[in-house]
Amino acid sequence: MNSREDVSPVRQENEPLKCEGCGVKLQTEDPAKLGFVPEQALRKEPVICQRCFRIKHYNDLSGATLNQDDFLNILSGIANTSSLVVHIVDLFDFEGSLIPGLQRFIGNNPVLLAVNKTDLLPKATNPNRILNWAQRQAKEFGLKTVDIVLVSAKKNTGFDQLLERMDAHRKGRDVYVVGATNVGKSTLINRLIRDYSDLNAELTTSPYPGTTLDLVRIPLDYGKAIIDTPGIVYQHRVTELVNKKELPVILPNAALKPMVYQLNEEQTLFFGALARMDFVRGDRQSFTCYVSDALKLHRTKLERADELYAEHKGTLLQPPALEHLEELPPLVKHAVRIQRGSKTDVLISGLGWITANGESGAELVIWAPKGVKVAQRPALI
Ligand SMILES: Nc1nc2c(ncn2[C@@H]2O[C@H](COP(=O)(O)OP(=O)(O)OP(=O)(O)O)[C@@H](O)[C@H]2O)c(=O)[nH]1
Ligand SMILES: [Mg+2]
Repeated sequence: MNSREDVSPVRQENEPLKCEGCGVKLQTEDPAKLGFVPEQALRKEPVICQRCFRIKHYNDLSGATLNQDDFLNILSGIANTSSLVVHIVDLFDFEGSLIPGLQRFIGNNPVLLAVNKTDLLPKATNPNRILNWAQRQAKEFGLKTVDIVLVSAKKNTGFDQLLERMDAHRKGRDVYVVGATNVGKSTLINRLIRDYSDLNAELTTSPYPGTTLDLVRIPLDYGKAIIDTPGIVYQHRVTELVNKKELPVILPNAALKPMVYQLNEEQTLFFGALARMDFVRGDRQSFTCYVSDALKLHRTKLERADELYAEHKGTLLQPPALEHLEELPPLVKHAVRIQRGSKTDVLISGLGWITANGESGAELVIWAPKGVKVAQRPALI
């Protein structure tokens, strides 16, 4: 990535002063509103808002975030530009983090799909298989892409390829990095800044969705830039519905360890009190769960399941903890039929997925918080 050191990473002439961490317009009047910065902090370099300061130094995401319409308005501006769009998806929640109808926002600009967080895959996973799978799934979803790359912004893999493809496809234009909240847009750009440029800039990142608040321009060459954008909030992801305090348990932070359960029909698996899988009918078979290590699974008989949930939600069965139980929408049922002969994942958006190996068919009922996306797909692994 070529860069020009003489340009301030964010500030453009005649533009209001913006936070260099999250892009929000700065103000010194109201500490309760977004973009607040104490007067004396304006003289510091880089200038960041109080919210970014807190995230950075205390890992504390306080204050309001934007609403969905604001995010969509910001994104829609891309349609009027001539640029390359890098759409980042989170491999842990592939279908949940793809942007349906992306073309509506970005016009005819080409899309490079970057599948991030590949470090979460179990160690022995074959990258070619994942790439082919991602290509098929993106196509299935109706997403037109000029290229797909697998990356890990955390572990710094796939970046040589990403940069090479980005350079080839951007043809001297701006690059907009878009995606759902929390997929790693800002972390990925930070990696590019740190390892592939001599700029002194750092975007704010955090484990909480909704960190970046407005466009942030990072200069490339000849006045062109790579632009970080706020993530789109999708309420169909468990991670957007739970209290932020529960996120460390739900979000995996190391390679997934598949957990295999041999189940008989009429057995139930609880995922904390966030979701539940009833194996209603089928031969004894194995189900492999890909969820965060920290999330406790609990097996019981189907006939006992309602009672167990009623008695132990928020205690034995958690997250959510008792004090956050009320914030979560009620669990609702999704009937799922696994066909014999097709190894299938059942995705619970934001929480992970369960693989049924398809040696024999199965009838399942998945319970998930109302609004959460539950989807079937060909097995990823
Ligand atoms: N395991 C893993 N975690 C990652 C990776 N990239 C980012 N993360 C984590 O994902 C979380 C969100 O990262 P951000 O860079 O703030 O995500 P974002 O897409 O900019 O989020 P918003 O600004 O809220 O839209 C952070 O906790 C990151 O550490 C990755 O490659 N692997
Ligand atoms: Mg961000």
